[in-house]
Amino acid sequence: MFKFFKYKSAKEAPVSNIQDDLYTWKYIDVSELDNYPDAVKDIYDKKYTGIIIRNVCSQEEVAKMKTAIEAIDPDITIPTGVGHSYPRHFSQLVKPDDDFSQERDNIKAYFSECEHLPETFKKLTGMDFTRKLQSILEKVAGGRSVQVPKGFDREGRYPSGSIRVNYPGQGFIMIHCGNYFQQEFPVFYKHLSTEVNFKDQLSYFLTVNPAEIGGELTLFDVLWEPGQTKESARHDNEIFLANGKTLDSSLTSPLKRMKVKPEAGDLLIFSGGPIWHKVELVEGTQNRITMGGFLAFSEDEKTLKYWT
Ligand SMILES: O=C(O)CCC(=O)C(=O)O
Ligand SMILES: [Fe+2]
Repeated sequence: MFKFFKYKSAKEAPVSNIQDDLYTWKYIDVSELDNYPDAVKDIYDKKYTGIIIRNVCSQEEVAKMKTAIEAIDPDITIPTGVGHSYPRHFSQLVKPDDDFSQERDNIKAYFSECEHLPETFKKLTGMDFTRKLQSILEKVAGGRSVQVPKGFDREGRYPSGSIRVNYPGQGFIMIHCGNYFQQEFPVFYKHLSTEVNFKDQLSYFLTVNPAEIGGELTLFDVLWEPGQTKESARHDNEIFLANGKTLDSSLTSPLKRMKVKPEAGDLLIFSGGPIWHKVELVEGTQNRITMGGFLAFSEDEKTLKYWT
């Protein structure tokens, strides 16, 4: 209880839990990409935690995308409770404990719809996002081919990424890490294992519109270990550790963390599989809008794949 009286608002959280050198970020301009031809592998090799590539989209491009995304018919978007997204993510398609054999046709229909996602993104955002992303990834993939994984029975595709809108005053993304999601959604990851070696997968996202205040990506000083979990995928503020203890990750806990806040037009790639992270509450008047997904190499490391 004492904690709640000690800090009256988020802004009064102890600064002592922020550690600006906890992880290493590279900030580069898109014009410098030739100097980072194997950035994806560099991140896997822990040469740095993540890279923020500035000006992947121009200010005009992201302004146009923001207007288009905010005009998307709400009937086609998926409510997340604190915002909305598009298209459905597989975690919104089947519950972890659904009888998967009953859902197989549904899932196949989903993969086949996703085959058209590049054109749909173009229509919905006014930008050929898949092509843009593909061209950037090709520059940092160390000469590997860059692809979107195929669906069940090699039919259709995974979505290459998703549009994520988080509303001011409500939007945030609860604490998680990619390796935890793999544990929570075994059906999809079992299939994805035929396409990629997803352990320690990376995350990527383009910032279309940052939060006016808040909405930072926070990386905690906690790395994934098998046996870690949460009360449920939707819970925030604590991690259940493998030794049975509970780790408080709330705003006022002393757990060390580092925040980054990319700007409109920046593409961020980071080690989101092993590092527990979250997106802070979006404050101010603007929606926080990002488009993103995950990255991993094929088992033979000859191909880089991206999906969500
Ligand atoms: O801001 C986003 O779109 C997602 C942040 C995140 O959790 C991730 O990139 O893994
Ligand atoms: Fe994430």
